[in-house]
Amino acid sequence: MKETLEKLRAAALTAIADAPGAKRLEELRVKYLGKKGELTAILKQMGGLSAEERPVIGQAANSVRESIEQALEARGAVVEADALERRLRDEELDVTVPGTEACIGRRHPISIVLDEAKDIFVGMGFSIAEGPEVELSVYDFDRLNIPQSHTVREWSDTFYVAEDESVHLRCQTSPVQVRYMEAHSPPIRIISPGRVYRKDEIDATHSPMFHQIEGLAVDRGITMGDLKGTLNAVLQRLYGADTKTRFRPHHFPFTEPSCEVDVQCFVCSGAGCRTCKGEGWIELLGAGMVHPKVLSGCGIDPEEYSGFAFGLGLERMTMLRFGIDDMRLLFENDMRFLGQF
Ligand code: 2NL
Repeated sequence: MKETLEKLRAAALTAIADAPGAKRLEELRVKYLGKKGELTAILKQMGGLSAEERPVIGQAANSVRESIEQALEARGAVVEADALERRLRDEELDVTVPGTEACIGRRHPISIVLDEAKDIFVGMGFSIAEGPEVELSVYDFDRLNIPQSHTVREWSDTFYVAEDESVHLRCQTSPVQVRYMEAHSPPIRIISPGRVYRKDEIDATHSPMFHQIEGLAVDRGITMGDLKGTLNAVLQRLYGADTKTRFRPHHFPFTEPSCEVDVQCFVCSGAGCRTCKGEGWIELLGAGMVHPKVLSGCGIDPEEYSGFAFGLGLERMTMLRFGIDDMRLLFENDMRFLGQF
């Protein structure tokens, strides 16, 4: 019987040393020490032993139980530590790994310049007015004193929608201001930004759709001095406090007198360079005093009120602002280009 106990001890210790994990250890505990286990089975046979043998075998059995218990405990600690280490390795979180960049897009350069211009005008007391892009020719041509013979009325220049020439895609945002004057009485201070359409071939400086900002101020006693002061202040905000401007006489059917406004080249300060094509000056916008016929056509008495108006191309402003040399870049939606702003 002593021999059987020693065999049991040896077998149990080997099995425990080889156990790969906690589950196997629990199986072995049941197998050797459980109620129906092998050690219990041996102890049950002790009844048949002599009085001399019994304490000896009893002591041996206790020793086997203790060594199995110790082995289980020691191996249990090892497999638990192994399992913990494996978990720490497998579930490692490297907080230094760079995150996945969220692609949120950005503002189009035209929107950047438009927002800047809106801020400046709103800061000077102008409101923003908008209107339809499909416009009545009455508002876009007739009310603006544009003669029947003007080239802009030809089918080769304008996108007509109606066969009888009564409706077309607006050529300028002036009709927004015409509508505004019809609906409001002075004082009026508005800008009208938006898309306009002309049948131009696409090249580096032309597009059949482009953006305009027009402005209008009507009140008692408005003069050319107000026009100059307002535009000078705006252009100095856009191009720097020491920006010089030049007002050249011009002709528009809707203003009298009319002028074109240049800024001294902000790249070469007037010396002449690529940006100003050697001129020293850059043409930026057209302007003038609202023609009396336009005022009266919109229900405003030109004897009582006067006003100034101006119009500028947003694409051109944007190109000058960022040094873009081809307008097509603004419409092609190439992310390599747009990603730079
Ligand atoms: C240009 C510059 C301009 C206006 C637009 C305007 C609007 C009304 C009355 C009078 Cl409602 N004028 N707008 C004035 C001067 C110039 O645009 O180069 N246009 C062809």
